[in-house]
Formats: sequence, C-alpha cells, structure tokens
Amino acid sequence: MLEAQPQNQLTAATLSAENPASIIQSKYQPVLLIAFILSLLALSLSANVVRADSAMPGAKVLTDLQMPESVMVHADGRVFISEIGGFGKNGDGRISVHYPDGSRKILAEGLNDPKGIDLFNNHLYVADIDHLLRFDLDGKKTILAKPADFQDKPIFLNDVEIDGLGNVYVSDSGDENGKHAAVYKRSVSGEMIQIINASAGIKRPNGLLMDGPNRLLVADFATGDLFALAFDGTSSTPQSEVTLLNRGFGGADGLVRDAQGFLYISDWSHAKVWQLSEPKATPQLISSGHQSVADISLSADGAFLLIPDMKAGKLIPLAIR
Ligand SMILES: [Ca+2]
Ligand SMILES: [Ca+2]
Repeated sequence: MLEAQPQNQLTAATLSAENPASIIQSKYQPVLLIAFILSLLALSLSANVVRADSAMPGAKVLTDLQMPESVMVHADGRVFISEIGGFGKNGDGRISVHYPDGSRKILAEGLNDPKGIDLFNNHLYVADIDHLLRFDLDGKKTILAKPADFQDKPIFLNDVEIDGLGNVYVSDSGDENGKHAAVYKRSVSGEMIQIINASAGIKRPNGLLMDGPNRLLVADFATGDLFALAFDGTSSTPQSEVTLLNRGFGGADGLVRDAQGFLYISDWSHAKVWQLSEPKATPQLISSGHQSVADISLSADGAFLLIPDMKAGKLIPLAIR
C-alpha cells in the first residue's frame, strides 16, 4: 500500500492539474488518510481505558452475578467469584466458579454476605461477615474462625490476604463510624491475632495486599486513604506501625499488583479504578463509568484486570497490557 502511494499522487495531480487546490488535496491525501487512521486508533484506545464493558478479545464480560464482591483466578483459568446476594440477607450468598469454556457452577452456597476471597494451595478462603471460612475446590467447608475467636466483635469482615507461609489476614471494616474496625491475622497454627484495632488510624480497613513479610497495604473505605501496615510477625499481641502512603481513592476497596509491579486501586463509591507505578505515585485513572467497583483481581495470564461491578451484577475484564 505504501509503494502505491507515489503513483496515486502523480495520477491524482495530473488529472486535476487545472485545479491547484485539488493538487494540494491530492498530494496530502495519503498523509491525511494516515493521520485520520491514527486519530481513530487513538480514539478507540482511549475509549477502551475509560469505558465500562470494554471487553477485549479472549476475555468476556460475565453477567447474571448476584452482587459480586471479590474475584480470584486459579492458575488453570478457573474464576472464583463471591456473590453477596441480597445485602444483609442471610443464606443467599454463594461462591460461583466460571470455567474458561464459558460454563459455570456453584462451589458453595448458603453463605450470608461473602466478600473477600483468596486462593492458597488449592483452597479458597472466604470472609463472610463474622466468619472466616475455607473451602477445598470441591466445595467442602471448614470454619477457620467463628465470632468468638476474634478479639473484638467481627461485624464486617471484608478482604482476605495470605502470605507465603500461609498466615491469613482479614480486614474488618467495622460499622459506618469505624466501630470494631480491625485487621486480624490467623496464624499458620490457627491462632487469631488482632494486628490493629479501631484506634490505629485506619477508619474502615478494606482492601489488603501483601507488601513483603509482615507488611500489608491497606485501603481505607471511609477516607480513601492508602496505608502501609507493618507489624511484628512473631508476637500474638504485635506492635504495629501505620504509615499514610497516598490518598484520594474515595470508597477505596480492592488492591492488586500486576507482574510489572503496577498497583491498582478500586473505588467502590465512585466506580473507578486507578493505576499507580508505586504506592506513593500519582494515580492514573484507567477505568470509570461502572455502577460500583468492588474487589479487583488479575486474569490467569495477567493481561486483564477483572472488575466486579457489584450493582450491575457483572465481571468486566479490562486489558492492561
Ligand atoms: Ca446475602
Ligand atoms: Ca472489599
């Protein structure tokens, strides 16, 4: 096509020799055409990063979910989604499994309002209001912590995160004023440890993300602040240190890091997702226009950010590379 351009130019110029304006037009036609195509490309690229439902080839929007809160993907491509059902309604929560061939099944049902989930050694860990649960991948349930096992009354267990040793961390967002807010650790030996309580300066702890041994990033659902939480990993009454890293994330919810080290933070209240080159960096808005964005995750190949739109009942893949 490029080789044909000089000939086209010459022919067009010769044919319209009596009209100087059309000579100029014809001469610049290929350049204008390329510019036009480039501007269309730029437009479609920018549309992809800000539009909702921007499904890319190879990843589909999942629909008909009942208030999806959290998503985790097994290395084999199975997608696990926690579905709250009616918010505050007990017994209608569930965990669904979505296979690469498009089929789906229910892994666990009869839950209350399941929120954060995480996978570790072929087990799925689930925070369900005031219980920490574990399921094997056939759906067999183990109760890891019941309300009496927590140091403070658990009322809004939210995100679950697991370190390389198998310690399980769970945030409690507390009530609307942050009462009973906490971050807990269930040690490998099964001991429940309160790392921070409501006095630590994180009003409503939500998203958790490992940031090295004995160190978590914590998203504050009430203030939109992002914190680092460092703690003594050997004590059952640990000393801890909370450091403010960044702010402005509205109803901050999910945290995930991609293979390149970029951090992603979702804002449930304003249905946005930001990308940060590192936790203290200037956030870049990469997705908006949803109804609500809960706990995000990555696809098995790392090419897509998976966005649960809780109110829309959808899981939306967003290409990130
Ligand atoms: Ca429910
Ligand atoms: Ca959450």
